[in-house]
Amino acid sequence: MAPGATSKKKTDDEQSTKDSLIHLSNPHLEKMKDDILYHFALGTGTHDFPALFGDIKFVCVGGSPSRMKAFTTYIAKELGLESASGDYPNICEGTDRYAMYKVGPVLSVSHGMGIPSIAIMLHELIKLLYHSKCSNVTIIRIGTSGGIGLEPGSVVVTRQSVDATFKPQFEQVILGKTVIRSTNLDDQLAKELMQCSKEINQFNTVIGNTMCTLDFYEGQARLDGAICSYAEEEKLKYLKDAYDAGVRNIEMESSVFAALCNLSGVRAAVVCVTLLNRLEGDQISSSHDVLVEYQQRPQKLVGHFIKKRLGKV
Ligand code: R2B
Ligand code: URA
Repeated sequence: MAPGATSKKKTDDEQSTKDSLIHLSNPHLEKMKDDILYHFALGTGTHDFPALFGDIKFVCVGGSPSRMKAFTTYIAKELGLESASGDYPNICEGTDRYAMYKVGPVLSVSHGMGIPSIAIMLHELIKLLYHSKCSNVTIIRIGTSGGIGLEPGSVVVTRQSVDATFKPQFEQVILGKTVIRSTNLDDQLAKELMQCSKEINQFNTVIGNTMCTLDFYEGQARLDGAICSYAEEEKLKYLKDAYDAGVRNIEMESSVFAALCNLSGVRAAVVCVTLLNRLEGDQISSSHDVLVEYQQRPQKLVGHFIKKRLGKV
């Protein structure tokens, strides 16, 4: 090969590694000697981030600490990376705000409920990946949701996260001014996940818009909260309007998740199981065992995706 060709290839590789690094849109961070990730109880002055986290390629986030631990146990088995003890330590054991587990290239982090909780976690997670010099990272939220017009237990891969007025945007008030951020997700990644679902062929999976709300009750047009000022017909009209706008499920974190991943140049996807069909009711009344099995569905789908990416299927 001509010398010029080799050096061109290297330049392309260097460029693509650079493109796939985490992008931090904060000039102030460069001036800080150490960075304390308070809600993770981790810091660059006390922990060797590149050694601890530098090999991460997949980050899975979900609301509940126990679900994220269960995902870690599952993916460890799937990848043949089980620990001798069968247990996985919580990397954030110095705090009870969030839980974090790592097995091989897969990091699993809980984020609690709602936009403020996941936003705080994501700021610290994105900095953690940056300080660790991670490249080519894919982040997937695996969660639960209420479905619209879908059989309970169906899984929705999000095309676009929309707000409660069906707009694909996230509004953040910064210095007293409203800033609107895009909630686009990675189309190619969503397609890959749909393909994975076809391959495992175990449950109904659709691609659709996900409505992200600020509340579980009035914010999601429920009739069973402590307060409700609308009639059942109004609720159903709103949910049908949402369906007509392409919404197939409702949850509470996807908009800020999409916005922050976009701004950081990280490929991201949202995969949520629907626990009920909101056109039929509001209460989540399936048995514990049924709900546990439903919650394993996004884990199975994303587990297959990770195995495929790693060439293990
Ligand atoms: C799904 O489930 C939670 C509410 O029950 C919330 O975190 C969400 O997005
Ligand atoms: N999570 C939600 O946010 N809404 C539901 O209806 C179910 C789970």
